[in-house]
Amino acid sequence: MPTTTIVYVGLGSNLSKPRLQVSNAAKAIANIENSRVCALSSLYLSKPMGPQDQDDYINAVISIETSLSALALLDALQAIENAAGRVRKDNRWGARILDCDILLYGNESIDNARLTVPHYGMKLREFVLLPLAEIATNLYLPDGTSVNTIANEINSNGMVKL
Ligand code: PH2
Ligand code: MG
Ligand code: MG
Repeated sequence: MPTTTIVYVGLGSNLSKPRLQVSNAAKAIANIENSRVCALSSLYLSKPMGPQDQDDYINAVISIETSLSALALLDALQAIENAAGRVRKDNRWGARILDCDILLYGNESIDNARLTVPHYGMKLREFVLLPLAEIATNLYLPDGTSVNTIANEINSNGMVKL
């Protein structure tokens, strides 16, 4: 492959058999062009962040090595969300069949109309940090933050590793 980048993608689902949604998403990500999977975390059962009148989530983090640009990868991930039956509506932090969020794209900081990387909420979410720390040893964010350090400090909020 030409120059490649290590990317971490957060997976989440709380509708239509969430465990199956997340494991199917990992398989679909393994088939993205010009990319290969490096690691997949355990699945985690997490309490919903946001509206509480929704089911618990299944979350995981997958790492890939890719020669795709960040926006080409975003297109591929959104196609996977859509194929899973994701309906885009104005429900901030509401229930969803599949969410595939680019958390980190190498050590880059990206900020445009379609994409902000690092993911804006990742430092505050146990369902991102704990699976991320599971598969990424000694990872640092572009701002120098140690993922291990913040993962050790965050409240797990009752999250269960499955
Ligand atoms: N995603 C959301 C809103 N709330 N809560 C959990 N536990 N896990 C998620 O992935 C999640 C959420 C919107 O992206
Ligand atoms: Mg999300
Ligand atoms: Mg998303």
